[in-house]
Amino acid sequence: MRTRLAFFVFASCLAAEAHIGSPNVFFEGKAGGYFVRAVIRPPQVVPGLAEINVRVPGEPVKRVTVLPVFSRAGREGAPPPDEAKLVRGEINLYSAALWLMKPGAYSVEITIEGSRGRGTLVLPVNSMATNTRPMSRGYGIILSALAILLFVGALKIAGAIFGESRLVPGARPTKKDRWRGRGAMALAGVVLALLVFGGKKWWDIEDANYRNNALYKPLPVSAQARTERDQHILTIKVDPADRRGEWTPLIPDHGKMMHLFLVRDGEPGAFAHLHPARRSAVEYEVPLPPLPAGSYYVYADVTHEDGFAETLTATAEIPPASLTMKSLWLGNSAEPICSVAVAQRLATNLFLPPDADDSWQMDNAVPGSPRQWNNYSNDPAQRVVDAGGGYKMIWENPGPLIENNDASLRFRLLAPDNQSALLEPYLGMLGHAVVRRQDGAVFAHIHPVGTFSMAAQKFFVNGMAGKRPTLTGQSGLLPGEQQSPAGQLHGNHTNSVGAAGDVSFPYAFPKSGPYRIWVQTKSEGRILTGVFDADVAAVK
Ligand SMILES: [Cu+2]
Repeated sequence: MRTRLAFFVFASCLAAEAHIGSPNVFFEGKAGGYFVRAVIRPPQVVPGLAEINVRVPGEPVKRVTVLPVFSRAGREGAPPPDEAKLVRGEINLYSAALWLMKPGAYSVEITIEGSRGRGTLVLPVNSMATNTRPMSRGYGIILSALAILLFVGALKIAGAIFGESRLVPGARPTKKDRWRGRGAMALAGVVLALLVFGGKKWWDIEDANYRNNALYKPLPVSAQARTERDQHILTIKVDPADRRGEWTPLIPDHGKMMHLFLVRDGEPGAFAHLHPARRSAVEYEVPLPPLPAGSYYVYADVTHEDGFAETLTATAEIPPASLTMKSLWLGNSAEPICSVAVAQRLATNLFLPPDADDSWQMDNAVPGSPRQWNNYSNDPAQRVVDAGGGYKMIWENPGPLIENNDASLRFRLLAPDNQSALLEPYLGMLGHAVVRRQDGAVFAHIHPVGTFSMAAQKFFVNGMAGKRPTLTGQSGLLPGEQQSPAGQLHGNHTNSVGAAGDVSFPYAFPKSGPYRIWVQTKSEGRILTGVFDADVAAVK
C-alpha cells in the first residue's frame, strides 16, 4: 500500500531550449582567439547539475573556467567560476558540472586562458522543470519494508509502554495489563495510520502542485486564420491565464519579435518562416502567403526580456488562397520567390504587407519535380534537392545518423550554373535549419553557431558589457553572426563556414525516428529553402 511512499519521488529539472524535446545547447565558434566547440547538457533534477563539455582544438590551453549566472541574480549574485577539468586521455576536451539552483534563464560563461590571451563565451541555458522522476522499484521496496518495520516497531513500543513496562520487575502481567497493552497498540495503530494517510495526502497535494504549476510545458496558443480584403491573416494569441498571468514582454531575436514556422500536415508538404507583428501584448498578426490549403502545425519562437526563450505551439486551418492572391504573390513563377524585391512589390498591392524576411516553400511547386535525391550528384552518399530558382542544395553528410551523437549537418548551395553559390546572411546568419521529428516530439531551430536563442545570448552579452573582455571583437557581432551585406564578411567570423556555399549546423538528434529538415540560405537576394527527410537510428 505504501509503495507510493513517494516522499522521495524527485522532481527533475531539465533545462529545455526554445525548442521542443531538444534541451541540449550546442555551440561551435570563436571565444577570443580560440575556436571552441561546447555542449551543455542540462540537469535531470532540480536543483541539479548541468554537464558542460568544452573542446578547444589546436594548441593546448592553460585553463578553462565555467560560471553559471542566474539572470535574476546577475553576475554579482554568482559564485566564483569553476575550473573545468581536462578529461582523462584527452588533450583538448574540458569538462565541468555546474549546479543550476533555480528554474529560469541562466547563462553559462566559459573562459579560456592560454597563449592567445583570454577568450570568453556566454551561452544561454534555460533551466526549467519538464519532468518528474519515478522512484526505482528496488528503492521503493526497501523504503516500504523499512516503513513497515518502523510502523510495527512503534506499535510494539506503545504496547510495551502501557503494558509490561508498568509492572514491577519479575511480576507476571495480569489479563488487565495485557489488555491495556493491546488497547495502547490499537490506539497507536490508529494514530499512526492517520499520520501515514495525512502524509500521503500532503504528498499528493505537493506532487499535483508541482506537476500543474512548476513543470514547464510549451505554452499552447491559439492560431486563427481570417480573411480581410481577400488576404488571409493569421493571428497568434497568447492566453496569459494558461500560465498564471506570467507573460513577460518579449525581446527581438534576429531583429524580429517572433519567428513563426508553419509546417503542413501531410503530403505534399509546405513550410513557411514568417515574422508576425505585435498587435497587443498578447496578440501577433501576420499575412499568409498563398500556401496550399490544409491543416498546419504552428511553432512560434520567442525570447522574453529576462532571456528566457521558448517555443509556442498551435495548429491552424489555412483556407485556400484566391487566384488573385496567387498571381500577386507568385507572378508568373510556379514556385515561391522570397526576396526583398518581391516583398516591396507586394507591399504596394496588399492591405497587410509581409515582412521582407518572410519565406515559404511548397513541395511539387514545379510539376514533376518533387524533392528528389541524387539527381544531380554522382556521390551516392550525398543528397541533392531543388531549393527553388534553379538552385540546388546538397546535404553533404546525410548519414548514418544516430540519436544523441554529436553531428555537424553540412549543406552546400549550388547556383543554377552548378557552381557553389555565394551565401548572403539571412536574418544575420548564413543559414537557418528547422528540424522536426515526424510526430512533433522534437522541434528545433538551429543556426551555424548552435541551437540557442541569439537574442538570449545578446541579452547576456550586453548585460555584461564593460565588465568583461569583449566577446566579439570590435564589430559588435556575435560569434558566427555575419555582417550585412555579403561583401563585408569578416574572415574571423567565418568559422562555421567552409568554402563558399557551405554551411554547417552543430546538432545531435535527441531521439531516433523519422525527421524532416528545412535548410534556409540566401543568395543573390533570394531566400532558398532545401527540404530533406532523414531517419535517425537508435543507439544499439
Ligand atoms: Cu525568423
